[in-house]
Amino acid sequence: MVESRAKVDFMAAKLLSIAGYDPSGGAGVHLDIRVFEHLGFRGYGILTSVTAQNTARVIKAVPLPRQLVRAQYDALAGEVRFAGIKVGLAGSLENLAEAARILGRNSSIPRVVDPVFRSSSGARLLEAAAIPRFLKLLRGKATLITPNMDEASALSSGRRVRCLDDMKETARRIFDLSGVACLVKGGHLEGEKLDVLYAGRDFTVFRHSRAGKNVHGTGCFLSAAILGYLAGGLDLEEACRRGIALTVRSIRKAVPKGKSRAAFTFAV
Ligand code: PXL
Repeated sequence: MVESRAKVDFMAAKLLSIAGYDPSGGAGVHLDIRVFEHLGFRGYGILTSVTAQNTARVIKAVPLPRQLVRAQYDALAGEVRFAGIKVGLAGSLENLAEAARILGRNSSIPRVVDPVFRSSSGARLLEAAAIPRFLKLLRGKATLITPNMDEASALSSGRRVRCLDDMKETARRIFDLSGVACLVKGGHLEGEKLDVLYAGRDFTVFRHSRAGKNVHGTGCFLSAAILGYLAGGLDLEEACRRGIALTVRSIRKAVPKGKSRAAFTFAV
């Protein structure tokens, strides 16, 4: 199975991240590939956007042309069979549409979408016009979508998501609008840390203690880990449970990288 530290070899199943580039390595494609390889997969990455940033802030984010995103995919799809795909930062409406097209062509494998609208420092990372189109473009094309509370609010009613009941309501609304299971991450809740999963039946609430550290790229890490567990054959609930547990453990081990926030480390 996909327990950590498995050796990555030519037999390893292959996972693809379609996301942005963070030169500090703390988020985006760079981090996703490290998570995939930590779980014993071989990691591949298609860039949608290039950012200039350090651990303190994002200075610039420039989406790549849609044709370049498509060319990267076509080049890989000709010779690699993926066991799962993750979409993170899309950057532009055009690139979101391209990512949705790619997901639609891979309906038999697990697919996780982590909506990235803004950096933690508040910089806009996705073109505003893409947000109202987001769920329609992805309709039925993913296994799971993993918004934080702000993203969940922007994707659904626009009303602020503040408590567990709000998280449940917005997860259900996102599922109804997209046909995709939704894990709303309660990272910004006061007190206890909760994440809520809704896949069309009951709500599953994952409760855990706060890791108590400000680490760059936690959303990327979590969604990449959940994809790894899904590709390893776990069901959605168990993949989320294991993904959350690995993320919390890894946050505790994260170390300062630049002047500002900590970054994940994959050292033993
Ligand atoms: O953590 C969200 C995120 C995702 N992907 C890239 C980023 C960021 C935040 O800065 O730069 C490339």
